[in-house]
Amino acid sequence: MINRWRYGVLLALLMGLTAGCELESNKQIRQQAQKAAENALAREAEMMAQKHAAELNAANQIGQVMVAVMTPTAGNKTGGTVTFTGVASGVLVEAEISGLTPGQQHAIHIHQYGDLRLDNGKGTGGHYNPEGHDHSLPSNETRHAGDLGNLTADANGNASYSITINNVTLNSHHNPICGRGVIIHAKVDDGGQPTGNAGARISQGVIGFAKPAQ
Ligand SMILES: [Cu+2]
Repeated sequence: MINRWRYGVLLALLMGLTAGCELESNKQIRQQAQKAAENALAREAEMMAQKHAAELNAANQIGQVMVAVMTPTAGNKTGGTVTFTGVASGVLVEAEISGLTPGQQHAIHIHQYGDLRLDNGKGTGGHYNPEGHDHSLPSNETRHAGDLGNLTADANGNASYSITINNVTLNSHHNPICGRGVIIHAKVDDGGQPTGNAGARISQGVIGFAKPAQ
């Protein structure tokens, strides 16, 4: 809209200039204005193409599945799987986890890196936050892309958790999660800054392509 308005102003300027006796300096201004108008239109076309590509990619991920196999960090026993499935409204996250503290809530996040070489989970870096937001819980739309909230363990230390998120994609332009880390923490994510006061990293995994169901 702004680009069109700008184009209109430039066009009016051009017409004004060509109406009178054209000085050399006016010719230069006219050429500059023409160039600026062309650039503005090219930028607008590029933005529209990018938006279209992002929409196509988001649609193409429907039915695609990724998985993180969670393994305990040193001194812990928490493990299981977290699957990520492309659905019409975004990405469905489903966690099946065991070895948690019975009756307690545990933070679950997507972290920046899929690097499991450290046995304390810290190779995965900080929360995945490509948009530079403050940390929060999923009830708040503005948050880290990796803020998945909390698991709640039953009396046996098992948790099933599911949430659909629309601030990431599996493997396309908009905040792709493929190859990144998943961390489960010792404590609850209370939504506080900078990362929810969730304590130690008790289980880690990396998000990869899942073998299609047979
Ligand atoms: Cu975390």
